[in-house]
Amino acid sequence: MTATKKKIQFHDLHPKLESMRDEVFTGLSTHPKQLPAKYFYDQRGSALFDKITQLPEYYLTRCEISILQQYADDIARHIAPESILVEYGSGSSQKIKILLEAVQPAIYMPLDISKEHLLNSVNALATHFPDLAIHATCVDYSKPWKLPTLHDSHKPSIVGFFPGSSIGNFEPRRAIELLQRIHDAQGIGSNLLMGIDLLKDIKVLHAAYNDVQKITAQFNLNILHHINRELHGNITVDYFSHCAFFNPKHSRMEMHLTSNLDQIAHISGKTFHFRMNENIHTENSYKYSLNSFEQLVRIAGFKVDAIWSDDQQQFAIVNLHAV
Ligand code: AVJ
Repeated sequence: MTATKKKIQFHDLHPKLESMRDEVFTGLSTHPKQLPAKYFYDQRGSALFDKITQLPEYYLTRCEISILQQYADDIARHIAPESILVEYGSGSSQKIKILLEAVQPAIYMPLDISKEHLLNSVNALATHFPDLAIHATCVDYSKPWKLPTLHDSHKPSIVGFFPGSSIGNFEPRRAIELLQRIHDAQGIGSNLLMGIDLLKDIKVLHAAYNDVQKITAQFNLNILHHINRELHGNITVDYFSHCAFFNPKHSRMEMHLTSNLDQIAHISGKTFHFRMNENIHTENSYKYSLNSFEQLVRIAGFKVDAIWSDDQQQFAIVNLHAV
């Protein structure tokens, strides 16, 4: 027990509460109103997202996992042994387990904005991989950040793992900025394995974000619970409804919360008005073609080295090389 615990180191570059308050204030003061999607993920939000990944309509996770399983050995051949494996968002332990087994890195460094979620997942993982050195890092990687310095004699190669199509949450300009930041933090010669959701039949996309069990609706609404708890808010969550649709102009799924009536709410002592049918834009989820994705990463200094996809080309895992 204690032997496993020693293998875990925790780095807290802690995402600041003021920054959440500022971002929420700014978002709810712009027209149309918006909130950053990263605030879905408190402990309950992460649990709801885990449930989403099990839904029959939500093909993304299943598809990505089956690509990983099918091509793990081939993926590993594109990656140097004894590397540092950095995971952006310690989402699903299922995915990282497949990769850890195939790649066998010297160090696994998950980065996540949610401290509880991060600690829970690394503790569970450490029992599966008792010999793996884990450096769990709590950070908001959508802000400028540096990889924590490891006191290591040799300079191992760095492999980023950015699964789940989470890059899809960022507008192209922001996605490029984030990729440039990853490029800077990891350095030239490093690799970045990314999962991306591909453009497909709109009916399939629509169903994935409007599941019949309404788990996605709960997930979307949870951003309001998170704000209430973290920022002393009194938003009546029941007075908002989930809304998700495909926006063809931007090639993205959008999620919104629609106010069911005219209402006001207080957050950290500030008053906000919501008109009946007014939307809060909570998430974009960009759907790329392999071509448009290649163009995007090129701007940030990455070259596409290899692509793995499923038979139906629903999802892809791409190995990028920092040049
Ligand atoms: C984790 C950002 C990839 O965009 O599909 C799931 C989050 N939103 N259902 C996505 C999400 C609604 C998910 N990502």
